[in-house]
Amino acid sequence: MKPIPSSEITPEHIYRSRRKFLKALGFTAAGTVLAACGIDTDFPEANQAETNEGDLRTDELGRALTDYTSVIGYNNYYEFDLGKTAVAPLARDFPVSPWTIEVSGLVNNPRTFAMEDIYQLFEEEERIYRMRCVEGWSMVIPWLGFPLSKLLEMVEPTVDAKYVYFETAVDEETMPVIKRGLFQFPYTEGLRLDEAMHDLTILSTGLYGERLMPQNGAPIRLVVPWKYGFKSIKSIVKIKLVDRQPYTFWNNYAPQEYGFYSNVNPDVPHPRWSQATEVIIGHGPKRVPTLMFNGYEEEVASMYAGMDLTKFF
Ligand SMILES: Nc1nc2c(c(=O)[nH]1)N[C@H]1C(S)=C(S)[C@@H](COP(=O)(O)O)O[C@H]1N2
Ligand SMILES: [Mo]
Repeated sequence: MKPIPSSEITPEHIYRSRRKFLKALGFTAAGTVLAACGIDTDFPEANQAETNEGDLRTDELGRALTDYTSVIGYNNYYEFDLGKTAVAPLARDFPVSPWTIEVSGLVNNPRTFAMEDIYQLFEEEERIYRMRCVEGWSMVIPWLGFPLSKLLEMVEPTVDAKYVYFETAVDEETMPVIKRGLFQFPYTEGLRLDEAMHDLTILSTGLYGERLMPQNGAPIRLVVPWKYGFKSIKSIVKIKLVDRQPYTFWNNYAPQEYGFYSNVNPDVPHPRWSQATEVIIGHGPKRVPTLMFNGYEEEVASMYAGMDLTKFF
């Protein structure tokens, strides 16, 4: 089945009629199996008038927060479901306590942190970030968390450490997609060490002043706001310092479509759709221009000096 290009994100009523049309042709939701490309606007809050439920804060560009209902109801979490709205109900029983994160590899002080240690050791702060999904939509989310650098400093990377590898939990009991064998789980991600040490890179333990819900990656997930959303790996159980660029889930699945770096870049289209614009969930159906490095260019561009930003990487 030919995937629906993101340029066709449409207002709800048109979307519904298209869905009816596709159904009539015998296409089903299974078409979305083609990975991180199906844009599911079939969510009541998505693409509707601005509604941030009375919280009038904005990000530094003046963008209103995406409403809480959308943030916890419209999710990408392939271990649970390939659509957006089924994730939250399916993830309800995902066991998030007790929880430990093993930090190992090229470090002087390898350590396994219990979540209780994490809450004690690292002061949580709020960060309002834009999150841009590679599929062509974004949200504005008030995260709670702390810089990943604080945790890395504690374990002391050795001089040989060049990259950081992350791994999501695998729980066959509650994650229905694991057993289907469509993908190679665990979900994994990676950053270059300087990216991991950057102050914008956080480990998040909450949002909107509450602890994370399972669908958002409870109890702890990465948030890297200048990269496409899939880099922000959820429900982390392992962090490993390594000397080579690590294996990562989407890059391994489709290397021509999802680069290791995957910095948000409006000038480099995905092979199957443009990245020039996006829909901000909760801000109405109008597409807005996507910003270089998702609007964090000033803070992060120097890390990529010498790399050709017109190329896919
Ligand atoms: N383990 C895991 N982490 C993941 C994903 C996933 O499928 N599995 N999806 C990614 C994608 S594509 C996006 S856009 C964000 C979505 O985060 P949110 O649901 O909290 O908005 O999580 C990322 N982290
Ligand atoms: Mo995404």
